[in-house]
Amino acid sequence: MARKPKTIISCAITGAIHTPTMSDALPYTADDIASQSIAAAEAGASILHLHARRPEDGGVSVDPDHFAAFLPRIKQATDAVVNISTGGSLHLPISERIKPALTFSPEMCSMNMGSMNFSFHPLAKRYDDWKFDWEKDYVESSEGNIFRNTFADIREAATSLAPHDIKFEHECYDVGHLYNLKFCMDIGLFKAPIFIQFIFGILGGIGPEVDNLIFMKRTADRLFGDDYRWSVLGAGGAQMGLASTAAQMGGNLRVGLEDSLLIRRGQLAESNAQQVAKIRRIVEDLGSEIATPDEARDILGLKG
Ligand code: KMH
Ligand code: ZN
Repeated sequence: MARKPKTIISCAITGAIHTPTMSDALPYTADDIASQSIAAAEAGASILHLHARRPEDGGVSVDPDHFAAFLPRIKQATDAVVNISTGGSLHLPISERIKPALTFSPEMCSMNMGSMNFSFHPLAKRYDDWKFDWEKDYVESSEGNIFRNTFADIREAATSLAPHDIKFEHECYDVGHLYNLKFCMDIGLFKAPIFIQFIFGILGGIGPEVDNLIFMKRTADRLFGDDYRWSVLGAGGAQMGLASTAAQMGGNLRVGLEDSLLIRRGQLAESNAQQVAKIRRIVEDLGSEIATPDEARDILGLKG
Protein backbone atom coordinates (compact mmCIF):
# COMPACT_ATOMS: atom_id res chain seq x y z
CA MET A 1 0.00 0.00 0.00
CA ALA A 2 1.31 3.48 -0.88
CA ARG A 3 2.43 5.52 2.10
CA LYS A 4 0.33 8.55 2.97
CA PRO A 5 2.06 11.80 2.04
CA LYS A 6 3.43 13.74 4.97
CA THR A 7 1.20 16.51 6.27
CA ILE A 8 2.42 20.10 6.11
CA ILE A 9 1.22 22.21 9.04
CA SER A 10 1.06 25.94 8.34
CA CYS A 11 0.48 28.32 11.22
CA ALA A 12 -1.00 31.79 10.60
CA ILE A 13 0.25 33.72 13.60
CA THR A 14 -1.80 36.91 13.86
CA GLY A 15 -3.53 37.95 10.62
CA ALA A 16 -5.56 41.09 10.08
CA ILE A 17 -9.05 40.12 11.14
CA HIS A 18 -9.07 39.52 14.85
CA THR A 19 -8.37 42.39 17.23
CA PRO A 20 -6.30 42.23 20.41
CA THR A 21 -9.49 43.07 22.34
CA MET A 22 -10.84 39.62 21.42
CA SER A 23 -8.04 37.56 22.99
CA ASP A 24 -4.99 38.30 25.11
CA ALA A 25 -3.18 35.55 23.22
CA LEU A 26 -3.24 37.35 19.85
CA PRO A 27 0.34 38.59 19.28
CA TYR A 28 0.88 42.08 17.89
CA THR A 29 4.23 43.38 19.14
CA ALA A 30 7.34 42.25 17.26
CA ASP A 31 8.51 40.39 20.37
CA ASP A 32 5.28 38.46 20.69
CA ILE A 33 4.97 37.73 16.95
CA ALA A 34 8.57 36.42 16.96
CA SER A 35 8.23 34.31 20.10
CA GLN A 36 4.87 32.83 19.12
CA SER A 37 6.21 32.04 15.64
CA ILE A 38 9.27 30.30 17.06
CA ALA A 39 7.12 28.30 19.50
CA ALA A 40 4.71 27.33 16.70
CA ALA A 41 7.63 26.10 14.59
CA GLU A 42 9.00 24.11 17.54
CA ALA A 43 5.55 22.57 18.02
CA GLY A 44 5.52 21.31 14.42
CA ALA A 45 4.55 24.09 12.02
CA SER A 46 6.77 23.94 8.96
CA ILE A 47 5.29 27.08 7.36
CA LEU A 48 4.66 30.37 9.19
CA HIS A 49 2.12 32.65 7.51
CA LEU A 50 2.92 36.14 8.72
CA HIS A 51 1.24 39.53 8.92
CA ALA A 52 2.57 42.55 10.81
CA ARG A 53 0.71 44.80 13.20
CA ARG A 54 1.34 48.24 14.66
CA PRO A 55 3.06 47.70 18.00
CA GLU A 56 1.27 50.59 19.66
CA ASP A 57 -2.32 49.43 19.17
CA GLY A 58 -2.28 46.11 17.31
CA GLY A 59 -3.74 47.67 14.14
CA VAL A 60 -2.98 45.99 10.82
CA SER A 61 0.26 47.06 9.13
CA VAL A 62 1.91 46.43 5.78
CA ASP A 63 4.90 48.58 6.69
CA PRO A 64 8.06 46.58 5.87
CA ASP A 65 9.71 48.08 8.97
CA HIS A 66 7.17 46.30 11.14
CA PHE A 67 8.06 42.99 9.45
CA ALA A 68 11.77 43.77 9.79
CA ALA A 69 11.29 43.93 13.56
CA PHE A 70 10.48 40.20 13.80
CA LEU A 71 11.56 38.38 10.60
CA PRO A 72 15.31 38.12 11.36
CA ARG A 73 14.57 36.70 14.81
CA ILE A 74 12.31 34.03 13.37
CA LYS A 75 14.85 33.13 10.70
CA GLN A 76 17.65 32.95 13.20
CA ALA A 77 15.75 30.69 15.62
CA THR A 78 13.93 28.34 13.20
CA ASP A 79 14.25 26.85 9.74
CA ALA A 80 10.51 27.19 9.14
CA VAL A 81 9.35 28.43 5.75
CA VAL A 82 8.38 32.10 5.90
CA ASN A 83 5.16 32.96 4.09
CA ILE A 84 4.35 36.68 3.99
CA SER A 85 0.77 37.83 3.48
CA THR A 86 -0.23 39.99 0.54
CA GLY A 87 -3.79 40.11 1.92
CA GLY A 88 -2.83 42.86 4.38
CA SER A 89 -5.87 44.99 4.88
CA LEU A 90 -9.32 45.31 3.32
CA HIS A 91 -8.62 49.02 3.07
CA LEU A 92 -5.34 49.08 1.17
CA PRO A 93 -4.64 48.73 -2.57
CA ILE A 94 -2.72 45.73 -3.87
CA SER A 95 0.31 47.95 -4.57
CA GLU A 96 0.66 48.51 -0.80
CA ARG A 97 -0.28 44.98 0.20
CA ILE A 98 2.56 43.42 -1.83
CA LYS A 99 5.30 45.69 -0.45
CA PRO A 100 6.38 43.37 2.40
CA ALA A 101 6.73 40.41 0.00
CA LEU A 102 8.60 42.56 -2.52
CA THR A 103 10.90 43.82 0.22
CA PHE A 104 11.76 40.47 1.82
CA SER A 105 11.39 38.07 -1.12
CA PRO A 106 10.27 35.18 1.11
CA GLU A 107 9.99 31.55 0.04
CA MET A 108 6.18 31.90 0.01
CA CYS A 109 3.51 34.60 0.04
CA SER A 110 -0.26 34.59 -0.15
CA MET A 111 -2.17 35.35 -3.36
CA ASN A 112 -5.91 35.98 -2.96
CA MET A 113 -7.86 34.65 -5.90
CA GLY A 114 -11.01 36.78 -6.00
CA SER A 115 -12.98 39.75 -4.70
CA MET A 116 -15.64 39.10 -2.09
CA ASN A 117 -17.57 40.38 0.90
CA PHE A 118 -15.34 39.46 3.82
CA SER A 119 -16.87 39.25 7.29
CA PHE A 120 -17.17 37.24 10.43
CA HIS A 121 -19.98 34.78 10.39
CA PRO A 122 -22.17 36.06 13.28
CA LEU A 123 -24.43 33.04 13.34
CA ALA A 124 -21.50 30.64 13.62
CA LYS A 125 -21.12 31.70 17.29
CA ARG A 126 -17.36 31.62 17.06
CA TYR A 127 -16.92 33.52 20.28
CA ASP A 128 -19.66 33.08 22.84
CA ASP A 129 -19.41 36.56 24.33
CA TRP A 130 -18.90 38.43 21.07
CA LYS A 131 -21.84 40.75 20.34
CA PHE A 132 -22.29 41.74 16.75
CA ASP A 133 -24.26 44.69 15.49
CA TRP A 134 -25.77 43.91 12.12
CA GLU A 135 -26.42 47.56 11.16
CA LYS A 136 -23.03 48.84 12.25
CA ASP A 137 -20.77 45.89 11.44
CA TYR A 138 -22.43 44.49 8.33
CA VAL A 139 -24.51 47.23 6.67
CA GLU A 140 -23.00 50.64 7.40
CA SER A 141 -19.48 49.31 7.01
CA SER A 142 -20.30 47.12 4.05
CA GLU A 143 -18.01 49.10 1.78
CA GLY A 144 -15.20 48.40 4.21
CA ASN A 145 -16.00 44.71 4.04
CA ILE A 146 -15.12 44.36 0.38
CA PHE A 147 -11.92 42.37 -0.06
CA ARG A 148 -10.77 43.57 -3.46
CA ASN A 149 -8.79 41.15 -5.59
CA THR A 150 -9.75 41.97 -9.16
CA PHE A 151 -8.04 40.32 -12.11
CA ALA A 152 -6.05 43.54 -12.51
CA ASP A 153 -4.96 43.30 -8.86
CA ILE A 154 -4.00 39.65 -9.25
CA ARG A 155 -2.04 40.44 -12.39
CA GLU A 156 -0.24 43.32 -10.68
CA ALA A 157 0.72 41.11 -7.73
CA ALA A 158 1.75 38.19 -9.95
CA THR A 159 3.86 40.23 -12.36
CA SER A 160 5.53 42.36 -9.67
CA LEU A 161 6.43 39.30 -7.61
CA ALA A 162 7.40 37.02 -10.55
CA PRO A 163 11.13 37.93 -10.53
CA HIS A 164 11.33 36.79 -6.88
CA ASP A 165 10.44 33.15 -7.60
CA ILE A 166 8.06 33.04 -4.63
CA LYS A 167 5.67 30.09 -4.25
CA PHE A 168 2.17 31.44 -3.85
CA GLU A 169 -0.33 30.22 -1.29
CA HIS A 170 -3.37 30.68 -3.53
CA GLU A 171 -6.18 31.65 -1.15
CA CYS A 172 -9.47 30.29 -2.53
CA TYR A 173 -12.54 31.19 -0.46
CA ASP A 174 -15.09 29.69 -2.79
CA VAL A 175 -15.29 27.39 -5.76
CA GLY A 176 -15.34 30.30 -8.23
CA HIS A 177 -11.85 31.26 -7.07
CA LEU A 178 -10.57 27.94 -8.37
CA TYR A 179 -11.86 28.89 -11.80
CA ASN A 180 -10.20 32.32 -11.46
CA LEU A 181 -6.95 30.53 -10.68
CA LYS A 182 -7.31 28.22 -13.65
CA PHE A 183 -7.97 31.21 -15.90
CA CYS A 184 -4.89 33.01 -14.55
CA MET A 185 -2.79 29.90 -15.22
CA ASP A 186 -4.17 29.63 -18.73
CA ILE A 187 -3.11 33.21 -19.52
CA GLY A 188 0.34 32.53 -18.06
CA LEU A 189 0.21 34.41 -14.74
CA PHE A 190 1.01 31.35 -12.63
CA LYS A 191 3.05 28.25 -13.36
CA ALA A 192 2.38 24.68 -12.20
CA PRO A 193 2.75 23.14 -9.71
CA ILE A 194 0.60 25.45 -7.60
CA PHE A 195 -0.29 25.41 -3.90
CA ILE A 196 -3.95 26.05 -3.04
CA GLN A 197 -5.31 26.98 0.37
CA PHE A 198 -8.99 25.96 0.43
CA ILE A 199 -10.70 28.37 2.86
CA PHE A 200 -14.01 27.66 4.57
CA GLY A 201 -16.23 29.63 6.93
CA ILE A 202 -15.55 33.27 6.06
CA LEU A 203 -18.89 35.04 5.56
CA GLY A 204 -18.76 35.93 1.86
CA GLY A 205 -17.08 32.64 0.99
CA ILE A 206 -18.09 28.99 1.02
CA GLY A 207 -19.33 27.48 4.32
CA PRO A 208 -17.35 25.11 6.55
CA GLU A 209 -19.07 21.83 5.71
CA VAL A 210 -17.14 18.68 4.78
CA ASP A 211 -19.32 18.38 1.67
CA ASN A 212 -17.84 21.69 0.51
CA LEU A 213 -14.29 20.49 1.11
CA ILE A 214 -14.96 17.44 -1.03
CA PHE A 215 -16.56 19.64 -3.69
CA MET A 216 -13.60 22.06 -3.72
CA LYS A 217 -11.12 19.17 -3.88
CA ARG A 218 -13.00 17.41 -6.68
CA THR A 219 -13.21 20.66 -8.65
CA ALA A 220 -9.50 21.31 -8.17
CA ASP A 221 -8.71 17.74 -9.26
CA ARG A 222 -10.66 18.35 -12.45
CA LEU A 223 -9.09 21.76 -13.14
CA PHE A 224 -5.48 21.11 -12.11
CA GLY A 225 -4.95 17.34 -12.19
CA ASP A 226 -1.56 16.51 -10.68
CA ASP A 227 -0.38 20.10 -10.96
CA TYR A 228 -1.39 21.19 -7.49
CA ARG A 229 -0.84 20.63 -3.76
CA TRP A 230 -3.51 21.64 -1.32
CA SER A 231 -4.19 22.68 2.24
CA VAL A 232 -7.30 23.51 4.26
CA LEU A 233 -8.13 26.39 6.54
CA GLY A 234 -11.39 26.45 8.51
CA ALA A 235 -12.33 29.73 10.19
CA GLY A 236 -13.31 29.88 13.84
CA GLY A 237 -14.91 26.79 15.32
CA ALA A 238 -14.45 24.92 12.02
CA GLN A 239 -10.65 25.05 12.29
CA MET A 240 -9.69 21.78 13.97
CA GLY A 241 -12.39 19.57 12.45
CA LEU A 242 -11.65 20.59 8.87
CA ALA A 243 -7.89 20.45 9.47
CA SER A 244 -8.19 16.87 10.73
CA THR A 245 -10.38 15.93 7.78
CA ALA A 246 -7.87 17.43 5.36
CA ALA A 247 -5.04 15.39 6.87
CA GLN A 248 -7.13 12.23 6.61
CA MET A 249 -7.76 13.00 2.95
CA GLY A 250 -4.01 13.24 2.29
CA GLY A 251 -3.90 17.03 2.24
CA ASN A 252 -2.21 19.68 4.31
CA LEU A 253 -3.66 22.06 6.85
CA ARG A 254 -3.41 25.49 8.38
CA VAL A 255 -4.11 26.53 11.96
CA GLY A 256 -3.20 29.67 13.91
CA LEU A 257 -4.80 32.58 15.71
CA GLU A 258 -5.29 34.43 12.41
CA ASP A 259 -7.98 31.91 11.53
CA SER A 260 -9.41 31.01 14.95
CA LEU A 261 -8.88 32.26 18.48
CA LEU A 262 -10.21 29.02 19.92
CA ILE A 263 -8.61 25.80 21.12
CA ARG A 264 -12.00 24.13 21.37
CA ARG A 265 -15.60 25.25 21.28
CA GLY A 266 -16.09 28.09 23.79
CA GLN A 267 -12.45 28.15 24.96
CA LEU A 268 -9.83 30.63 23.81
CA ALA A 269 -6.44 29.23 22.78
CA GLU A 270 -3.44 30.21 24.90
CA SER A 271 -1.14 30.53 21.91
CA ASN A 272 -0.50 29.55 18.31
CA ALA A 273 1.76 26.74 19.51
CA GLN A 274 -1.10 25.24 21.51
CA GLN A 275 -3.17 24.94 18.31
CA VAL A 276 -0.21 23.48 16.40
CA ALA A 277 0.48 20.94 19.16
CA LYS A 278 -3.18 19.90 19.21
CA ILE A 279 -3.47 19.34 15.47
CA ARG A 280 -0.09 17.60 15.39
CA ARG A 281 -1.33 15.18 18.06
CA ILE A 282 -4.49 14.49 16.06
CA VAL A 283 -2.60 14.00 12.78
CA GLU A 284 -0.09 11.64 14.39
CA ASP A 285 -2.74 9.74 16.37
CA LEU A 286 -4.57 9.15 13.11
CA GLY A 287 -1.47 7.58 11.60
CA SER A 288 0.06 10.37 9.50
CA GLU A 289 3.43 12.01 9.82
CA ILE A 290 4.05 15.73 9.76
CA ALA A 291 6.50 17.29 7.31
CA THR A 292 9.65 19.06 8.47
CA PRO A 293 10.37 22.47 6.90
CA ASP A 294 12.81 20.88 4.43
CA GLU A 295 10.27 18.21 3.52
CA ALA A 296 7.70 20.99 2.98
CA ARG A 297 10.22 22.78 0.72
CA ASP A 298 10.63 19.59 -1.25
CA ILE A 299 6.89 18.80 -1.49
CA LEU A 300 6.03 22.33 -2.62
CA GLY A 301 9.12 22.94 -4.74
CA LEU A 302 10.25 26.08 -2.93
CA LYS A 303 13.29 28.07 -3.91
CA GLY A 304 14.85 27.25 -0.47
N1 KMH B 1 -7.21 35.37 6.83
C1 KMH B 1 -7.40 34.23 5.99
C2 KMH B 1 -8.83 33.78 5.98
C3 KMH B 1 -3.96 36.64 3.34
O1 KMH B 1 -3.26 36.80 4.30
O2 KMH B 1 -3.61 36.93 2.19
C4 KMH B 1 -6.89 34.45 4.62
C5 KMH B 1 -5.51 35.03 4.49
C6 KMH B 1 -5.36 36.10 3.49
O3 KMH B 1 -4.59 34.60 5.13
ZN1 ZN C 1 -3.25 35.97 6.24
